[in-house]
Amino acid sequence: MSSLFARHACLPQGWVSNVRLHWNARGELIQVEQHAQPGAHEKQETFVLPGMTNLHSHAFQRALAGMTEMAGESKDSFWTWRELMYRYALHITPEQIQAIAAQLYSECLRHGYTSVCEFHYLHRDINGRFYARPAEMAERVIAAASQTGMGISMLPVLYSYADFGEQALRYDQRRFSTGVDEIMQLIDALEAARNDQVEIGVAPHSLRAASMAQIREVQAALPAGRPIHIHIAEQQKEVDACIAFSGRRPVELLLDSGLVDQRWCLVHATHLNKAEVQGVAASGAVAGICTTTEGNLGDGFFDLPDYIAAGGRFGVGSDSHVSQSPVEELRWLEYGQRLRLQGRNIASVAGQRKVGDFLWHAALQGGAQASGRKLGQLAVGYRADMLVLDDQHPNLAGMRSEDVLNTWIFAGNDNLVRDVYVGGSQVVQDGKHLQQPAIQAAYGACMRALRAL
Ligand code: NGQ
Ligand code: ZN
Repeated sequence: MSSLFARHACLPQGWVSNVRLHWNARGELIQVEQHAQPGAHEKQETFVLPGMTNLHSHAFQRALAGMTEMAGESKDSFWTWRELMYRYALHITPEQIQAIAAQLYSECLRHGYTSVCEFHYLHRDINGRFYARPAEMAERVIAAASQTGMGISMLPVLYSYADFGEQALRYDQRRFSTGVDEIMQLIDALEAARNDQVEIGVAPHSLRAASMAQIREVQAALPAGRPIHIHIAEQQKEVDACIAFSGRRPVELLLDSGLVDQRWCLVHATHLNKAEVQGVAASGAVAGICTTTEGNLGDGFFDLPDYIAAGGRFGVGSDSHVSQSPVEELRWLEYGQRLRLQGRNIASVAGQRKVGDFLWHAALQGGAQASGRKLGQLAVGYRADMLVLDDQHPNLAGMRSEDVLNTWIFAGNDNLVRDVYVGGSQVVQDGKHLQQPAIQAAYGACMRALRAL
């Protein structure tokens, strides 16, 4: 199969009726024909839209979703959560990270993500030594992506220090430890994995874990056009520590370096002052908002209205994977702002007043840019990453296409994604991933072993 007839296709300009989508053997769209007639034997679907990029993932953290929701003796925070997360991170083997990532990616695909940016820092073995193949853990995650059909931008993480001022890593951070040369060697080792479904970029973990000099060096060494992601200003404590260290706020410090451009994705960017909001928007970088994890960890609210007004680009990610649904990320992105501002319909602009449509299209574009791949629109030259919604679901019965995104994003909890194609290959049918039984069995075995520890 290399074409699909859509009664309604969500194109960059909005919904268009009677569209034939035609792709080549490499999974790239070669024709998007409007005013088309369905062919005699052609597959016909009602609502077809581009799949979403999940622009921020730590795949292994899927294994601890739900396991960190018990109050400790003293006040819990992002930092106490991180202690628990580190404990899990210490045990995971290469086989296990593959099983966890495959389960995660199959779930993400079922909910409408067709590509992921993997912020990968579990590099070394349990004793803090590199594996015989230093890129083994990253290769396992890429293997999980190809096993499930997920497109991936693998971002090996530069992780050298425990905090601002080049403080030595803690013992329980030993699996993450990398310097500039090591990270460039890892990236080199992964070059052979690049293909239509796989891109390789880099991610300095944060201004806490990488120095500005290192970041500069890595950016200069990275091939042109590759994505660069960083966690930034996710917690007030990080902002305070950055000011104490440098006299400047984290985003201010990063923008002043002159490094940030369209290749960059600033993940979280939660604690920004007005000038920083303007600065990030003007840089052309993407803000990577991870609403459900930010909510789970108590990070704070992104300043969405000011950022949108400044023309800022953004996308969404599921980060720690307490959710695997782009709908939930976008819904709570908007709801967080409504609660914060006591208003309604925040994420919109003069040219697009439908909140669901604005959010979906903005996150498609931002996610695509952050991935460094040709994604995010049903247009010639882009990947044939497509979602088919369940037109038999009561929520979509008799629905006009222009109301589909608002209904999908804001009404109910059923997953309306019925079928999913990535690079033209079908990976989800009738709401099930085609390899679901095998993936789930491997994940189950992995989790039984991890939970027995
Ligand atoms: C991470 N996660 O790298 O997994 C981070 C927390 C840190 C999120 N910010 C750890 N969600 O910042 O050191
Ligand atoms: Zn993260």
